[in-house]
Amino acid sequence: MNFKRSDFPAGFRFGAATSAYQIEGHKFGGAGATHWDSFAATLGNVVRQENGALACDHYHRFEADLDLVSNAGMDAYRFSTSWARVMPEGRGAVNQEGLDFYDRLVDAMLERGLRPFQTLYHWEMPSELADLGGWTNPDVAHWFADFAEVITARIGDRVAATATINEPWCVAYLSHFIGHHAPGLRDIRATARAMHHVLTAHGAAMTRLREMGQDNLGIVLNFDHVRPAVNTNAAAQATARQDAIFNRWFIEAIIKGTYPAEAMEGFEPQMPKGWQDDLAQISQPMDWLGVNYYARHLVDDDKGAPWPALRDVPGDLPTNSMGWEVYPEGLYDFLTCLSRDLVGDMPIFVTENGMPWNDVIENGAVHDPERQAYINDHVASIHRAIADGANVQGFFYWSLLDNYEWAFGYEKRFGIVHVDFDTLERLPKGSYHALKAALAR
Ligand code: IFM
Repeated sequence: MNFKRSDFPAGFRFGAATSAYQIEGHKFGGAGATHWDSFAATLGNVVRQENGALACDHYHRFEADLDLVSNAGMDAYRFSTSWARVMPEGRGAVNQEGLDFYDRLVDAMLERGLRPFQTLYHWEMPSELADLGGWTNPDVAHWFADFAEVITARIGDRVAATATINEPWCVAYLSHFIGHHAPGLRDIRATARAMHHVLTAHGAAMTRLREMGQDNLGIVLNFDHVRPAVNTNAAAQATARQDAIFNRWFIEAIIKGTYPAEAMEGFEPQMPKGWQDDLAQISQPMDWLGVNYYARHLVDDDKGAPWPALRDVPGDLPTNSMGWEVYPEGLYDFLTCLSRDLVGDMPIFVTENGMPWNDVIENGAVHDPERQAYINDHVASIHRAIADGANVQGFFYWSLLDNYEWAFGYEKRFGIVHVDFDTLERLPKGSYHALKAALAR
């Protein structure tokens, strides 16, 4: 790596991120069914119909996994707490085994000197609530606040920071408009409702946790560098629509209490009655913002298609194994623009950034120079953004382990630690060793 820990301000946190359904092994410990279980069981939704039943068996191996984090010299670990593990039907009965698991997990982080960065919801909606419409049902806000209260009552005294929801765009748009994630809908009315309710749930959880005296509360949003594929007005307008739906909708609602006009063009007729009344709670102050950033996308107008009439066009930059264009400058742009235009001095953490690659084990090792270059270049963007005034306080690599990459099953490897999905054996990759060396310097 070209950087070292001492290049960063004292107190800057380096860490790795994971999420519950992607690593724990959902079949263990009395967890309830989730919409990902049934989505994955339906032909055509997930590569090889794979699910998170076993995943990386982190449920039983978390001590060794946390050793990997602390042995790399990291300061923090970002994890999520599964709603269905804590409340198997989403409401009512609490699964003590689930609470005990997160209790042990947080203690194990603290024993290793790792700061626990918790995310309350990273995509596994309990099936009983999905049956009631999940994110399209306005009641999801208080269901979610109740779950937030239960898990916080147990581990809130020991977590360093709590994010309400991971990547609301994926929760709402990717899952209800594009249909690529559970529950696999393709319906604009469901989408508009989910786009709003994911934020009412964020607001309700914030209020509930504040009432409990909890601090360090935030949300994790994903941002994607978008640019017109061709030099036409139509492509420029399409890019503005994409930017509004993907990059601006959530952060502007939270910081300014407004939704962008370019997105409301399509969503307004489908919004739930009285949506305006929710904006005050949605835009209550936060303590920090999580930024997930991976790639650049080129956009064109999908002529004649219904709103939003967007078409992804392949670009000419190097791509990763997801086919995403690698563009580290985009991270610098978001960090500096978010600070300048929206969040000011509020601490920003880069809560996800990582590189999927077709890693292979050769002579007992994984050489991944492409991933090392990716980390180097994105960390350099963060360094530059801090020098230019952005209050960025941490970087979490996605992900600690190769894991369940949702609709791609176990096919895409993002980890700095290789996982053999037959034996579940862990093997730190070259990037793990390089990061460890950089953090030791
Ligand atoms: O694996 C996902 C994660 O769950 C959320 N952010 C993006 C990652 C890579 O696709």
